[in-house]
Amino acid sequence: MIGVKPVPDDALRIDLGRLLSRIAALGEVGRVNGPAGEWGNARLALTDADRDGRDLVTGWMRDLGMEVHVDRIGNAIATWRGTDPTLAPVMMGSHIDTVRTGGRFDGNLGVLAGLEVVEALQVAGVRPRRGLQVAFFTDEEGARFAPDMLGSLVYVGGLGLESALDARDSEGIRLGDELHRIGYSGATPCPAAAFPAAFVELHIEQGPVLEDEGVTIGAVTGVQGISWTELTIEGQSAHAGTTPMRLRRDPLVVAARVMAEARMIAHRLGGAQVATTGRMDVFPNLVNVVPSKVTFTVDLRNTDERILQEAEQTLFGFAHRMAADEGCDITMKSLARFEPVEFDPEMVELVESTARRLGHSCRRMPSGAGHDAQMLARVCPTSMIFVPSINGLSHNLAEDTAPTDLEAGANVLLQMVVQLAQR
Ligand code: HGY
Ligand code: MN
Ligand code: MN
Repeated sequence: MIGVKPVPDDALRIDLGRLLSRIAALGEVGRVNGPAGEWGNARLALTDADRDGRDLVTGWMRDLGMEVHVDRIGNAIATWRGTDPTLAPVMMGSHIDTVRTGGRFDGNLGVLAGLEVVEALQVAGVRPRRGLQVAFFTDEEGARFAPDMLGSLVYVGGLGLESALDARDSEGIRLGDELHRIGYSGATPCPAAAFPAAFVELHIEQGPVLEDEGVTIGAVTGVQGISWTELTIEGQSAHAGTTPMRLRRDPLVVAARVMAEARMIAHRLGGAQVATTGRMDVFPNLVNVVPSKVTFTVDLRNTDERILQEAEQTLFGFAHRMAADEGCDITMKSLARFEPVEFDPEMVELVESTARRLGHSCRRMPSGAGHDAQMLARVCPTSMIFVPSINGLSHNLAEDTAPTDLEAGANVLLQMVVQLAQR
């Protein structure tokens, strides 16, 4: 029986060995080995590998005596009750689905550090007033089913459950059917009937800033705007040898010009503007055939909504002109569109003050990547803790973070949620 000790107890610390062993164990699920000894994960949302990762993590949640509820979109939320059941819990969490060339830390750290915080408190015999929750949200990456942060968006009521269940991957497979197939079509309603008192997400930075500056903790001020668009260009397939250039209607030339222009727009706008084409399908994709159809994605992001809209309008206008010049048809489909999000200033301040109280260097910064926290910020005070990414790499098998930085981030998480759970 866990006793009740006065909190916050500044001496409380996580057990790095326990955290590292869970990270390593989850890292073996959907493991992918790189050519130079690096290794990461491929656990695309709702695949068998995602199911296996979910089974492992929910097993750990239950081993800690937490009540696990899976909701209708497959979000898993574990609760460790506090001493005062009338108070809303404090939630920690992130995601455990990965991109195809994912690392062992993206998302996973925030979930496993949450479990470590609960276990450290249990071992110390400390039970806060508010309960603690640890959640992983479905399909944060959006790499298989768009949009990204799909599960947390449904959880907060930003996307209807039915339209989320009807999302389809590039092979036409329906999200709801996959959720059922892997056994994670839960019974708990979403959007959630009640929201946590606060949400804190520990995450790797996934970029170079903290490492470049030699800073250990990022107090994340918000998340930049995200615009994902799928463009489909249709022309006419023809023989590569017999068709004069003047008679061609080549969609791949249009796509190539649009991708190059996206890069130029990012350079012209400068600042935080980024532009990426990550996925492209060419049909029939043969060496001696002028393609008939090309589908590709453009990911535009900026911390400033007005500039992001300018980038969209400039690029999409250019795409229409290039298609018309080449006699091709063009259609566009928005896959995801989120405006920039600012986190609760008091929560950002708490990240910073907690980091400094524990003796860690800290700097405020926006997030270039999307996170579930940007959805939870719609319903409760929210912030994020960043720790450095070695060589600024993520969405890459070589993604890595120094154990001392993992420990620092998890201890900031521990001390933050203990304070929040005593309010
Ligand atoms: O795309 C993103 O920023 C996130 O990794 N889903
Ligand atoms: Mn992530
Ligand atoms: Mn990611």
